[in-house]
Amino acid sequence: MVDRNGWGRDASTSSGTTHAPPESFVEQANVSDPGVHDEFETNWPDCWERAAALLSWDEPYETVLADGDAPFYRWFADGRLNASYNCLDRHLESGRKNHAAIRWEGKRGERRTYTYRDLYVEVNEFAAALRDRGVEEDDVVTIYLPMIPELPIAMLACARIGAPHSVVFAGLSADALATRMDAADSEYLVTCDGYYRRGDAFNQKSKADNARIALEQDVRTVVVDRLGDDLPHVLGDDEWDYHDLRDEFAGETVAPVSRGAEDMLFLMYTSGTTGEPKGVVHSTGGYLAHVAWTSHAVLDVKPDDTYWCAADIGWITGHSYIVYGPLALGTTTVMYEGTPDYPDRDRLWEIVDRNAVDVFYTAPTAIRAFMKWGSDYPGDHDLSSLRLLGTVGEPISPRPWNWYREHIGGGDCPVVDTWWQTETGAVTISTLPGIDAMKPGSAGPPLPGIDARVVDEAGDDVAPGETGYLTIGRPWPGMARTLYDNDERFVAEYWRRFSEPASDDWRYFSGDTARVDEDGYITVLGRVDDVISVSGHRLGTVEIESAIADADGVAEAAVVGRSSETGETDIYAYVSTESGHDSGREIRRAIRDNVESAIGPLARPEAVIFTPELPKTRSGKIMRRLLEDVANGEELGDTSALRNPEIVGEIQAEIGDAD
Ligand code: 6R9
Repeated sequence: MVDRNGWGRDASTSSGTTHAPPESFVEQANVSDPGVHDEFETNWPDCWERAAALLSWDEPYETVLADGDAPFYRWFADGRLNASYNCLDRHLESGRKNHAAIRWEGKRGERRTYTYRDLYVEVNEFAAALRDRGVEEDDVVTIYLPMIPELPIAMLACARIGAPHSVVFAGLSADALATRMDAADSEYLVTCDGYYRRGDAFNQKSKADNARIALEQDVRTVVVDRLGDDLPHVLGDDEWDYHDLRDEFAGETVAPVSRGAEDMLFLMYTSGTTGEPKGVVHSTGGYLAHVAWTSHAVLDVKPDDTYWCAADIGWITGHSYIVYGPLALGTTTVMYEGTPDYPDRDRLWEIVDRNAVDVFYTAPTAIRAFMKWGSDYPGDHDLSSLRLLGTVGEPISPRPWNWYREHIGGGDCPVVDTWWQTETGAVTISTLPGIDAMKPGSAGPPLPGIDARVVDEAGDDVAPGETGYLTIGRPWPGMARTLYDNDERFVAEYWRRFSEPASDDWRYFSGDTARVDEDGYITVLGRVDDVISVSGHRLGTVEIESAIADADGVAEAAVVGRSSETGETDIYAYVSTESGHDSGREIRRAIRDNVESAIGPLARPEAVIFTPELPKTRSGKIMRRLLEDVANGEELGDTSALRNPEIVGEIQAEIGDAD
């Protein structure tokens, strides 16, 4: 073991380098008693009271977990609470009314700070307006807004009156909006005239109008005027201007509606591998307890921190870790509109520097982009305020993990690699930064109380080092309660494969493959579909990609299978390089050699195709299926789900030149 700079101990083991949490971090961590793992184990499910205790309850619960109707579990079911009360009122009552709740950084350099009191006032006024315009408890309100403060305000206003919200990512199409509103029978919509995209005004309302035309139900709509004179718009019947409503209800307050812990807080649509999007239902009590607890224990958020999760609220990460988790804890949450490279590639570091951000949470796709752009961009800013870094959304291989720790975290910030899903509601696998050693490339052990297991086809635990299916054997508070209006699909998608209802043995299936090491650390490899079969051997795309990404100069890689004329499958690798590294012969050789030595000659890519970017979904996940179609020369399906559709043509052109 080497003791580096007195910061703690780093060690090299057979499974790579591990980093002990730095002493200085442990000393101040919210959770630093290693006994927490055992405590949750021996005291399960009552251990989860520790999470519930972070909330204020109108009526205390008596039963922690009711499992009589598995897999429809109920947490804290006889308790009552209101999420907006927990995120606002109670912080006013505890003397924090002038503390900043949201610091917003707009795309055009605008800045707005909302204190808890400001946020309380605006949420109340909007809640009064929604109620006046007809929204009742349990009505689903759809919110179709970009990253402007009115988005969390509308969510909290809904929560205040007990109306579940369904946020639809602003970049999705009119069709996608209509499908989601139709599926949720939603008759209320909050949207805006438009927003800026790289400096251009972009019309959002026309998409909302098209969705309304496609819907059978009448839709009452509130429109936030984001663009003013840059994009004039007219309001029709049943449409109201957000700011006019605020004037009309100025100064009004609405008593928070006391909700049962199991009442729906929100719905979040996520795409399945097949068919209609799934409306994942989240509860009020269990969800809020789990996001508050993980914000506290995993992200180490403290009330006086400036905390920044640079995701979009249109996805689960933003719901849990921009809005509900940090606001429940009364901290300052930063919210930014735009992209990390506009107006320049140091946008994020400029924001960290100026706001003295303590905790920063982002996705591997962003980290790989930062790495590609080079260390000068963060290097020009003072990032010394950072205490903890987090990542979520995809597997992260050791090189970008180390780069993140080194160039953003200054070498002394713990990095938490958090595995979770829309369906898990909150983090379920991660190191606890004040306790557990970190292993780059591995998310870590299951959180205390989470029974994550990697199993084989028969549902038996696999041996360390073997690949299997990632499952969770016991319920947890933040878990999805069902799919909206579709209990059957909920059971079929997540429970059927590994459960044995006859013996009341229920096991949740995540849809991911993973590996576990001798210390119980889980490395998530990717979705079950992300497998290529070469000569009868099943190779995980993520392992090959990680070997490629280890080559000097590689920023990001995706591999797919291509059926050759002889019926064999060849591996095609799509690669983007770091700035300053060209796509020459040398790097091709390094890539192939790396794969060969990490996995074997079988996995050696037949073709290496260089591209400035990989095609990504709007939530930042690599679209391998599309790359597979490109490699196989197949007709490409709908590319509207892509963030960067223009890249596909470039890749197609490049394929001709590949060796
Ligand atoms: C929070 C979120 C869920 C899927 C999940 C997995 C992948 C998320 C990960 C990770 C490896 C991590 N994923 N975190 N893979 N390591 N730390 O992203 O939710 O959009 O529903 O995606 O993302 O494949 O199953 P969601």
